[in-house]
Amino acid sequence: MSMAAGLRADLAPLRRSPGARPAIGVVHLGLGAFFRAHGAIYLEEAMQRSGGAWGIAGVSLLSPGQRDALAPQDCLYHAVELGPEGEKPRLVEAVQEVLVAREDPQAVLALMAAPNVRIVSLTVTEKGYCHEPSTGRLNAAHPDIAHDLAHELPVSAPGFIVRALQRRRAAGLRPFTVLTCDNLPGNGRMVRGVVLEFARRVDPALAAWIESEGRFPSTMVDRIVPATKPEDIARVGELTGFADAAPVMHEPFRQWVVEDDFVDGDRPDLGAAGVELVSDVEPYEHMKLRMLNGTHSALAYLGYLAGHETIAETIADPVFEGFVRALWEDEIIPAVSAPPGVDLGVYAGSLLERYRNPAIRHRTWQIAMDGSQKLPQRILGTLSANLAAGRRSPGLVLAVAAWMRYVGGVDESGNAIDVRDPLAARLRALSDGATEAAGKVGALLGVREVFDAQLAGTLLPAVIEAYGRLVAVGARRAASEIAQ
Ligand code: CS2
Repeated sequence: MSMAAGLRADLAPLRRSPGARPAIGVVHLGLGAFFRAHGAIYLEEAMQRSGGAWGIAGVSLLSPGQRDALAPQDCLYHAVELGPEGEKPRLVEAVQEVLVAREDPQAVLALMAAPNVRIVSLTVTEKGYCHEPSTGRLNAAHPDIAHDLAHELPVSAPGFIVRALQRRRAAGLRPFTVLTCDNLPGNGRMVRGVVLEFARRVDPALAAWIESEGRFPSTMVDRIVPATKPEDIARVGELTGFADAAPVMHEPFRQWVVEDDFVDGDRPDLGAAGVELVSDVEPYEHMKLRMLNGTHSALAYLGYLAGHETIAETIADPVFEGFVRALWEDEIIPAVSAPPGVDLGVYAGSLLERYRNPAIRHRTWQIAMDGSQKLPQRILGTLSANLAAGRRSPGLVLAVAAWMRYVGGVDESGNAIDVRDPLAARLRALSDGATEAAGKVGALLGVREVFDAQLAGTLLPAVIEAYGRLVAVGARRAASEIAQ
């Protein structure tokens, strides 16, 4: 994101307010647009309302882009709310420094092992946990994990967490709380399992210490934050008069539900900032993953195939609005138990409003990324629940078929699709290895990281049929056959 070069010369440099330099209390792994528009703002508000030293040190695991854009502007940036009343920029001052792990893993470990750091939060995306998506367990064959088990200086998120906890234990410090903010079911439990499995291979006594003293609260995070585009950077300059090479654009809605389970109860006053602190996040996570992320992915694959660039554009087409309504009503809501006090019909209505927001240019291509890591918790869990209850799921089956068509790498006009997925090459080869729908679908259902054997067997005939419809009549017509 080194777009600073494009900034107009007459814009003023960003300046930190006096006193907005709290000590670092949080190290965030995977500093990207989402956390900067969500967790960072909540932490800033918690400090503004109740104090505390919870400044954030951001870490990029791989690329220097965020650091290169943020460091020259003292890690300050605008978060711009895009709502019905127009654009509302605010300056976010919670981030104090940004490190790039690949450049200096030693510095990242030293920071994570510092006594004042009490939380390590993460948005490393689904694939960043190096787990098996279908089982949630550590993938010990993952090249980054193999590397990290053999070397003191890690490259993976689990590697950094375990090595930093090892240093803390050796120094007689308390562990930090691991606060995962990725869209995964039971995300705290999953990361705990991955960390413990890794730690056992390093030192069983360390694993036992983490098991008894460590805390891994699960969370549900929600705010739609599309990737920042070059035109957003120019717009923020016009809007604010400041030179900001790293703004983030987000919708007005936000929600953060967190299990109140921190090491020694030591945490920012999240409640003061509107975070819901609960004893069990699972019903919230389930609802959000199945109702929001599930339909997001379904709309992304079908919308992309139908030639739509964004979610707002896709949902403005009455066919896709009808399709997503049918998905919620007939296939997803029956498979979700509502969290206390939530009406799922009302929740679906509010999601539709959020998708319609024309100011949010959230690309179908962006959401389509990493489907192999997203499908199980977004779509396949709902499908399995429906199968067990004897309910039909034609819309979810069509979404699976659309993912298969998408990873085949050619759109409905014969153009190449730039498929981004850790399994992209394998998925493409499986698709190319067969000429007919039945062969392609059969081969892709054989990818065990995504589909378990039993589900794959049951789904086969329906997915072949749906794939055939996509080829014969296209995504839009196929969706219209399911739409209300
Ligand atoms: C989206 C999510 O990119 C995606 O896969 O479905 O990032 C979605 O926008 C957020 O989870 C909303 O909270």
